[in-house]
Amino acid sequence: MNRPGLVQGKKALVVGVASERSLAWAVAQALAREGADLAFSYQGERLGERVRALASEVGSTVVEPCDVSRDEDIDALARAIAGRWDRLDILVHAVAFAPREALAGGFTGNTDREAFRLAHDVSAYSLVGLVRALRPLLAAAAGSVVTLSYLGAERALPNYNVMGPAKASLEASVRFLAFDLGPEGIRVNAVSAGPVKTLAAAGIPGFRRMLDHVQRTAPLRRSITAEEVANAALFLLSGLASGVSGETLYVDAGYHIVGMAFEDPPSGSG
Ligand code: 0WE
Repeated sequence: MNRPGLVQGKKALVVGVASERSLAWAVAQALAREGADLAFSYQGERLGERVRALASEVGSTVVEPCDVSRDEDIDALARAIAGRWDRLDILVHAVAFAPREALAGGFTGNTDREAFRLAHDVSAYSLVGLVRALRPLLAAAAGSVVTLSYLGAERALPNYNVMGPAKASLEASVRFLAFDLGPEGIRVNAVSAGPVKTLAAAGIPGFRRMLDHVQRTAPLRRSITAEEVANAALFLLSGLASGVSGETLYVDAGYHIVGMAFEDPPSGSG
C-alpha cells in the first residue's frame, strides 16, 4: 500500500505560474506529487495557453484568468473556485511586479509614486485581496495560505529597490492575516526564497553576480533550487505545520543569518 500524500485530497489554488521555471510551478508539482487537487489562475491569454498545458501535466483542468490588480477578476476567480469546490484547503500566492526601470540603479532616483503604488498593489495587496475573496472557502477547510517573499523585505540590497518595501508590506500582511484569520483556523505563512533563476529574475542586472555571491557566502556554500522552495512551501501547507502561522521561513541555504564572512581559502591549499 502506498502511503497517502502529505496533502492527499486537498483542494489547492496556485496563483503565479508564468513558466515551467516558476517557483509557483515547483510548488504545484510538489502538491500534486503529495495528492492535492489543483486549480490555477493566470494573467493574460498569452500565459493562459502555457498554464493550461502545465496544469494538464498535473491532471488539472481548472485554469482561470485573473489579473490580481483587478477586484472584478479576483471576485470572478473566487466564484469559479466556489462553483467547483465547497472548500479551499490551500492557496499559493506567488505574484510580484514592479516596473522594470524601477529594478535597476538607485532606489531613490527610480521609485516614483506610480512604481511604488503598482509594486505594492500587485505584490502585496493581491494577497490580501485574494484571501478576502476566498475567505469563506478557506474557513470551510481551515485552510493554509503560503506566499513567496525575498530578503529585500528586511535588508537593503542592490537593484531590488521598491520591491523591498513591497515585500516588507507582504510579510506584514502575512502576520496581520494570520492574526485576523487564526480564529477561523486559517494559517498564513511566507517562504523567503534565496535567488533562483526564474522568469522573474531573468534580465535583472547583476543577477549572475548575486548568485555567485550567495554561493560564496551562504553557510551551505550554494544557492537553492525551486524544488527546495517547493518542499518548504509543501510543509507549511500540510498538516505537518499545523502549529505554524504568521511565519516567514527562509529557504536560502542560510544566507540571511550571516553577519560577516571571509572568503574560503582556495581549494587544495591544505
Ligand atoms: O521578487 C523578485 C522579482 C520580482 C519581479 C521581477 C520583475 C522582472 C520583470 C518584479 N517585477 C518585475 N518586473 C519586470 O518587469 N525576486 C525575488 C527575483 C529578484 O528580482 C531582483 C532580484 C531578485 C533576487 C531584482 C533585483 C535584484 C535582485
